[in-house]
Amino acid sequence: MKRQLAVLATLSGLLLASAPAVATPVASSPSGAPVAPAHAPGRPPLPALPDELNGGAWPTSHLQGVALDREKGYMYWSFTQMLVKTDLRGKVVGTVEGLTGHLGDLDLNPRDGRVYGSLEYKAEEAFYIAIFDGSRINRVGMDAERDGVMTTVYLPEVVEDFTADMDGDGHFDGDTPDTADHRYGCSGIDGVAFGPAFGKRAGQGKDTLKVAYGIYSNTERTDNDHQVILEYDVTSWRRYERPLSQTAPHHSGPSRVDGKFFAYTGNTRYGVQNLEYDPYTGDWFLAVYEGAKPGFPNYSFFVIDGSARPVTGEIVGQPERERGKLLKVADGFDFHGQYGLVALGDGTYYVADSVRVVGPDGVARQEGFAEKYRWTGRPSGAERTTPPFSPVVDG
Ligand SMILES: [Ca+2]
Ligand SMILES: [Ca+2]
Ligand SMILES: [Ca+2]
Repeated sequence: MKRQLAVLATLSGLLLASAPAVATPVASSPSGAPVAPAHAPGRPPLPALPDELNGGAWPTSHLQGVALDREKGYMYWSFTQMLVKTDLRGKVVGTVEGLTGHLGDLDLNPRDGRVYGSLEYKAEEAFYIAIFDGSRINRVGMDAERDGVMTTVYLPEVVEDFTADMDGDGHFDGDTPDTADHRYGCSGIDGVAFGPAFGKRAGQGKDTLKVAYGIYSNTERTDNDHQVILEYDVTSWRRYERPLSQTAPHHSGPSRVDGKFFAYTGNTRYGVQNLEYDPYTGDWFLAVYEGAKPGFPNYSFFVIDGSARPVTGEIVGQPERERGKLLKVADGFDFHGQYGLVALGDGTYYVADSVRVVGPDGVARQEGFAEKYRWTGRPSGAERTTPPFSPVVDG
């Protein structure tokens, strides 16, 4: 219901897209970090970002995430079985197809200009980060396995938690939420984002890749109330990268994580759908499908305090007492962003949605689009559940 309302609001925003947008000048960010400049001295100005951007309609599952290459002027759209590259007017530049698993959330790695996404093969018990070389994506219908545009890095840590026989009956129950198996309720991975180490600001040290678990919805167990976020330094990942053969999934990847973190949000349906670091507030955004467990607020959007250092403490609810690095959940409210979320660095954001459309050919497709929002400040008191974002083009 909430999602339908959000889609309606988005659609009315589209109808009004010709209305002039009023740009609010931003002097400083709440985090105190410098606001991302529109263009740096001596460099060509970055292309202007439209208030609304369309990713096209495709015969796939719904949109899972978006990644913006602002310097080169491209948007990348994950449509579960397909990656789509458009320019900033929504013109399709190319597609990468033939994925038989689940391509989830995306992010651009500013250090190498490539697009990183979560890629799951649950039946094969194989979880990867897929790395797309966007500069090579130049036509519609490129093949993920054969056309040299995608490499993959295997994540053994995820496999271990996903396949954990938690009730010790000697049997792993597989891809189902109705089981005691899967450590922390891990259903795989979805949200991905680059950003500073937790507790650090943008520019303080090296950015790392954060990978969030999917978490099955299950209200019967107590060990699935955390979001789990893995951290990887990807600067030496070239040695692991392999093209993917989906019929013979490889196991080349880092045996260790560089960090593993827990955020106590309460159980959600499939964990963090979209993860994003916001340089403007200095916080991390988690867009989720709201949970159903009694005793939790079951918000659809959580904010992690990016300036708070992780604290070692008990990961509550585990079958055996366990300690881990806990993140500070600073806020929660109802918002969208589960289909795509990009922080633009100046207190504006692209929030994406996906709708089912049926064309004149009778074929059902998923249409993806992103709409610009502005940070309005974190609400307090009784208004706490009001999302701190408002559409730039008023719907
Ligand atoms: Ca079992
Ligand atoms: Ca997703
Ligand atoms: Ca992301």
